[in-house]
Amino acid sequence: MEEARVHYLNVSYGVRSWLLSTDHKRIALLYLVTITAMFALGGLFAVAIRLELLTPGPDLVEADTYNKLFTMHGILMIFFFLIPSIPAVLGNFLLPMMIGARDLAFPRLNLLSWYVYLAGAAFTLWAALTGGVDTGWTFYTPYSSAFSNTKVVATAVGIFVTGFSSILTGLNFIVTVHTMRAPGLTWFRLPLFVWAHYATSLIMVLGTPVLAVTLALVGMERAFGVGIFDPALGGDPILFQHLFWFYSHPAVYIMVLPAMGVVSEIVACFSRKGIFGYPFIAFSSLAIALVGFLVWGHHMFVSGQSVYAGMIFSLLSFAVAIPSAVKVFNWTATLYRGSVSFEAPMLYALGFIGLFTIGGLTGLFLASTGLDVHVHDTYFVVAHFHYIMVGGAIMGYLGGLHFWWPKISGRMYPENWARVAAIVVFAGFHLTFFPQFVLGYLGMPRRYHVYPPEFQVLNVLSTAGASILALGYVLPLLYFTWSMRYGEKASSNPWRATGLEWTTPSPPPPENFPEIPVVEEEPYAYPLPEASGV
Ligand code: HEM
Ligand SMILES: [Cu+2]
Repeated sequence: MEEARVHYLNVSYGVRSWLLSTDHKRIALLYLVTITAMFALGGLFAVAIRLELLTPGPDLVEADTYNKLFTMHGILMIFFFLIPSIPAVLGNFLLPMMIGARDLAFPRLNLLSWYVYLAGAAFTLWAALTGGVDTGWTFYTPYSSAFSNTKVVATAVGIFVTGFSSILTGLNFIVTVHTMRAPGLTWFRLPLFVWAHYATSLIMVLGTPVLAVTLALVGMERAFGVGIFDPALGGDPILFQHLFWFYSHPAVYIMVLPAMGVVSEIVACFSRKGIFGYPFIAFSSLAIALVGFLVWGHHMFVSGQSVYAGMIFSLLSFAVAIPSAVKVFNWTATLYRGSVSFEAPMLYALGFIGLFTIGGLTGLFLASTGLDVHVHDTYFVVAHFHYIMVGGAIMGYLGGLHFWWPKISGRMYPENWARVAAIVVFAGFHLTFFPQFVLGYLGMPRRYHVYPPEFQVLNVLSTAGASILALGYVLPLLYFTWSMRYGEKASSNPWRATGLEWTTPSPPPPENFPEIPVVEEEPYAYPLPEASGV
């Protein structure tokens, strides 16, 4: 019989011990539970949207309700699910362990970040329940500041508050990576997951305050008519778009960079090969974070900005595709002649690479000023960003959850079910979003609840795909829950992976390591000595 061992899950019991915990691993689980709930809610809104669009007419909901549905869907998914997803759950859980530390630099601040997130979410949900908001998740003025008579301010307050959670998490990660690396863990020995989170944290800290200010200005404009966005008072409604996209374009990298970090870890492990071009992948994260701040104007090609501004933003948008492509090439080179195996995390990682590539390439279509005039605000844009955010970021998140689930829970999940789920997600995803590229190209605008009957076939396909996708997302929820009780016990390193997190038992002890490890190896020293010759 195995001896009972103290780990972070059983070190203390009761709700209080969780709600007051400063252990980064427990806080990661608090986030896991809350963002899963937000994902489920956002998903319900999506189901309602797709049901309405099953038929050309206004059958299920009226225009006003429809506006509120897609607005709440966007807000919940982006601000309350995708932005926190990988950093707050996997980053929180893994970052200290990956650098050989006992916790983050500021454990109490970490707990506070979660409460701040909760407070923001509560505000926004309250706004949704007591009337909702219909501006779209982008809150464009002058509609949001002068005309909408829905709960704009309350929602903005919720997002504003949650922004602080993001800023504090980013700060915590940056300080932790700078000051708490184990002896011998030089910058170029850091796992690429850590590099990705470092770059993401820079965006969180530098970008989020701009969004906070922007939302505060909308609130002030509504409440006091200060005249920042209202032309009648000397303001400029387009100013809002500049401020909003200055945050929200980089924010899309808050969602996708961490997923790229996850994919780097998984691809190396399941190819049993050192990652190809490590420094290029590391620096491309920083490049994406920095250049990502220079391209916001590609959302505004049709806003009336000057032709020259359009040309520069177009060029810079093409430039930001380069570091993204560098990563894809390096993952591919890592796979080349690797001994590749197809466990569930790898299926998700490969799914990420394929879907992100389609999302990125169609981004280049949109970044071409002439083409964008045709497809702007059509379903083409909707398809593009879902390929990146749902196809890319969520695939990476799910891949990461599967990869590190044995470490998190101390249990294995049923591998075959997980492979089935990965395939269902992949298939359902394409069926949902590929028709939307065609719809957009044919001219179906986004954000309308009725459409001409000739668009129905493609919409029915999309709704059918969404049902399959939903099933694909429910499966992991079921077998992860099942595995917590009945799953096979996990060893400390079930995938025979490199990285300090795999040197500590599963689940890890409260302080991660009995003794702070000393690092003497280069990163990704695959194949592992005991694995060679297999
Ligand atoms: C290869 C890099 C990329 C390029 C060149 C690119 C380009 C563009 C352009 C030009 C638009 C504006 C289209 C329009 O409104 O007419 C757009 C929209 C969008 N992109 Fe990308 N994109 C890239 C990557 C990403 C990534 C990585 C994400 C998310 C993680 C993302 C998420 C979005 C979103 C959310 C929108 C729509 C915003 C809205 O209007 O509601 N994009 N993209
Ligand atoms: Cu953008």
